[in-house]
Amino acid sequence: GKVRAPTHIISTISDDRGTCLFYSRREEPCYAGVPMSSILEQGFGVGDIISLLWFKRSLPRYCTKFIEICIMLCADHGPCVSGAHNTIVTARAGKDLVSSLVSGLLTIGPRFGGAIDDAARYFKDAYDRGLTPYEFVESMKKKGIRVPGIGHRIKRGDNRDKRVELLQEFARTNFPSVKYMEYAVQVETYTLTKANNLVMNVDGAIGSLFLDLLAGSGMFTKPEIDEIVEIGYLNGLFVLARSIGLIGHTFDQKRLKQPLYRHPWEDVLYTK
Ligand code: Q5B
Repeated sequence: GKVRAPTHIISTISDDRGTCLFYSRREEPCYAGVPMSSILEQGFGVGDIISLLWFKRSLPRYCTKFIEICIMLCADHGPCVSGAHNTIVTARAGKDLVSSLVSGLLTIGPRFGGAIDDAARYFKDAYDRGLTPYEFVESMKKKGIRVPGIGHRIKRGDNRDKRVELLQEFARTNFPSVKYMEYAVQVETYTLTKANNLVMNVDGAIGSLFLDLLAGSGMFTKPEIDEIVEIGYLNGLFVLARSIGLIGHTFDQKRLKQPLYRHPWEDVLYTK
C-alpha cells in the first residue's frame, strides 16, 4: 500500500490548501475547519477568530464578546507606560514599524501587562485548594513572590482602574459564575489593608475572569483548562491588544516628525 513519508510539522488550527471540505465543498482557507465564507456569513468578529485559532472551537457569544472587550480595554494606556515609551523612543530613533512595535512588546512581562497567566495560575491554585485570601497572600509573601494581578503604579484604593470595573460589570451580568473573580476581589480587599496601591489591576481582572469563562462556559474539560493555564494563553490577550496601541504610537511619532529622543541629564542621578 501507500506509505506516507513522515511530516516535519504538525498543524491543527488552520488550512490554506482549500481542502477542508468538512463544512464546505468550496475551495477556501479555513480556521479550525470553518471556511472563510462561513466566518463572514455568520458575522463572526475578532473574538470568534481568537476562539477558533487559539482554542480550536466556537465559543458562545458572551465569551467572544468578553475577549473583544479585553482587547478593546487593553489596546492602549497612554504614552507613559513601559511598552509605549519603548515604542516611542524606537520610532524617534528612525526605526521602522516592526522594530518600534517589537521594542514595545518586549517590555511585556511579569511587572507590565504579562502577569495575566501567573494571576490565573496563582488564583486558581489558591481557590481550588481552599486557601483564604489571608493564607494565600501571606504564603506568597513568605515565598517572596508578589501577587500577580495585584498592584499598580498609578491606581489606588480610592482611584480604581475603570477597566477592571468594566470587566467585572460585564462578567457579573453575563457569566454563569464569577467565583474566581470574587475570590480575587477578596484577595484585593485583604491586600488593600496593607497598602493603598495594592488594587486589582487589569491583569488580575482578566486572569481571574478568564478562569471563570473556562470553568463556567461548559466548553472546556478540566484537563483542557489545566493545560490552557499551564501553557499560558492569556498574556496573548494583552500582547495582541497592546500591539494596536503600539502601532498607533509609532504612526503618531512619525506623523509628528519627532526627533531623536535623548533623556535629559537633569533627570539622571549621577552617583558613585
Ligand atoms: N507590592 C505593578 O509596583 C507593580 C505587590 C506587592 C505583594 C504585589 C507591582 C507588581 C504584580 C505584577 C502585576 C501588572 C510593578 C500591572 C499593567 C498594565 C498597565 C500598566 C500601567 C497598562 C507596581 C511597593 C511595595 C513593596 C512591594 C509591595 C507591590 N506589588 N506586594 N503583591 N503584587 N504587581 N503587574 O508601584 O514592603 O515596600 O517592599 O509587581 O500584576 O502592567 O498602566 O502602568 O495597561 O499599561 O512599583 O496597567 O504592584 O510598587 O515596587 O514600589 O512596591 O508594595 O513588595 O513593599 P510599584 P513597588 P515593601 S498592570
